[in-house]
Amino acid sequence: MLLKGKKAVICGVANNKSIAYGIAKAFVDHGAEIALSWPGEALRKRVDPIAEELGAAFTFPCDVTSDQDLANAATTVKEKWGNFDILVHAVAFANREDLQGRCIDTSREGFALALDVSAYSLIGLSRAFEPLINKNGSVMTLSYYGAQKVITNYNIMGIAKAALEASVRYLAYDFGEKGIRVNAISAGPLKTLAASGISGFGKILSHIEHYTPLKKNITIEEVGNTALFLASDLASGVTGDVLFVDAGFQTSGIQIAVE
Ligand code: NAD
Ligand code: 0WE
Repeated sequence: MLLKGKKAVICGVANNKSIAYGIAKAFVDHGAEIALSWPGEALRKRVDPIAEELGAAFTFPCDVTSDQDLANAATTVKEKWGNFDILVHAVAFANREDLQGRCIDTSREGFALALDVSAYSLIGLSRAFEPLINKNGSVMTLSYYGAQKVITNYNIMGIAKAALEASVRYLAYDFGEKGIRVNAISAGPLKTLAASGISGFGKILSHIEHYTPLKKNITIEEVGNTALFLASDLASGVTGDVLFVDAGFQTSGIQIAVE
């Protein structure tokens, strides 16, 4: 029971395949109280039943592209809880046309949208909730290896994740004096809603099975367990960092079969 008495606000559950679901489940299993957000009425229909299943305290609207939603979300959480301990950001979006072909073809609008939803939103959410986050609190977000190296078709999302990982370091500095930690989990590929319809995703999953030390793809449970560590006091010395939950892929160079 690593999170007994702790309260967590979790943004980014869409269904029970979501990384945020794996994180929420791990938190609840370790005694945390949770609150879940949804970006619009269409997603509310999916999130509310999950909130019920997990015994969430409440759900609330939060489209991260809206300053009004961010402010209202903070008001709602303040009314319901007063304060909380853990903020999970598991939100990303780019136009589908920008996740294929050449990155050079990304429009100004496509760039702005991807960076707004996928990177700025961590800063916006952090600022909106700052007065409510307790000392020894933990803020975390989800990244991907495409932030650091080129992954075919990841394109503008790689640029957004690079901005997100840099934001983690600067936010860690801002929050440091309050004893609040900020980190990213860089997860290996997972078959979530955000991965559906990505051309070549199956090839990416099979590449990982062949070319990682662990010879397997990771699960949302494994991401949940690392999130649990980051949320807990076990990680009291860890901030501004990117932790890889990727079966070791990030550590691998060239691998050649030996006879
Ligand atoms: P998902 O589709 O389950 O979750 C993405 C979430 O983003 C959804 O809940 C969606 O409602 C939310 N969202 C999109 N636009 C929003 C907006 N304007 N306001 C509020 N919420 C919005 O997919 P996922 O794979 O669980 O993605 C969660 C995070 O994990 C993302 O940051 C993603 O980049 C990251 N990630 C995913 C993988 C993967 O392979 N699936 C790997 C590494 C990192
Ligand atoms: O971060 C992600 C996915 C983010 C994402 C996915 C979509 C699909 C639907 C953002 N925006 C959208 N917009 C849509 O319209 N991942 C880490 C998963 C992912 O996405 C890829 C990958 C991997 C891995 C895209 C291309 C190549 C690899």
